[in-house]
Amino acid sequence: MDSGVKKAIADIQALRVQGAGEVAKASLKALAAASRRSRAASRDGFLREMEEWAIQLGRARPTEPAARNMLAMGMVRLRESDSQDTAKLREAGHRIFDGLSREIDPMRERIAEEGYKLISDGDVVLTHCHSRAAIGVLLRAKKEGRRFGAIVTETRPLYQGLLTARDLSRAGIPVTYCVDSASGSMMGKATKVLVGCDLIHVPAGSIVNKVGTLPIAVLARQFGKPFYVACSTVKAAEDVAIEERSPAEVLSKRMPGVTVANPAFDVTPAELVTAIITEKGILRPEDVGRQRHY
Ligand code: RUB
Repeated sequence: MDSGVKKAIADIQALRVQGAGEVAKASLKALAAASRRSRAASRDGFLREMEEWAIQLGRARPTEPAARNMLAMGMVRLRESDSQDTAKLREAGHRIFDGLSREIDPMRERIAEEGYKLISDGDVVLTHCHSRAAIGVLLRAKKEGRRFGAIVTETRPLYQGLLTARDLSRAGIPVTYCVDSASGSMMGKATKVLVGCDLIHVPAGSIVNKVGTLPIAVLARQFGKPFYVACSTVKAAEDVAIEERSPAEVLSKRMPGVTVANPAFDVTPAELVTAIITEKGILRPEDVGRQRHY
């Protein structure tokens, strides 16, 4: 396998690259670079190699359709180029996958543009894990002069909440940081919930995000608080596979007779989602499937 593809997969699996958008970006950039390095001697050989690497990158984390959808879109575009010249194909591959990787930041900016209007003075926004799409909405709201605070859950077992607390507090947003199990105690103080998402299950529109999102959505409904999701339509998928991660992330030492469950994500049904903030506007969960183009 190409060394850059191998490294990208290792970084994604170890969460050195974290969050759906960044996983997609790293996968696309790795394939763009690998395209230039390919030594395949024929068009067919080159396409086979690229297809195989795209599949491996797409499988690095099973709950990340943004990476898979965009890699598949890139392969469709690459096959449309009818050149037999491998040097030209290598450059086409680089251009296509690098170009796709550059679509992610503008999508996030569009989500921020759509979403910041939902944040009002006096809001206290509860968020979970580390989503650049959700953080983008909050940073934009802050830039537009909204005065609000955030409640950030630590996000066991890997503490991605620390990254969120850092990003928000650096921007001058007051942050209250709490353990995941304090969500129930804190929900009364929140005015709304805003989280990111790894996968929108179409057509129904349930959302898959970091484990712990579902109980927060249930609490939001119980307390009558809106539950918003910031998420690009490239995360739409027909199938859901929940990644099960190593028990060592939860318990450093094995305990005889104890089995550790460590699902990385959970599924929040569409009826608990107030709206999904996408690059194509603020949508009802069941409308996302119609808006996808990847
Ligand atoms: C990250 C996570 C994020 C989504 C969305 O989980 O659940 O909420 O990936 O992120 P992990 P983004 O840390 O296991 O990758 O908005 O940045 O795409």
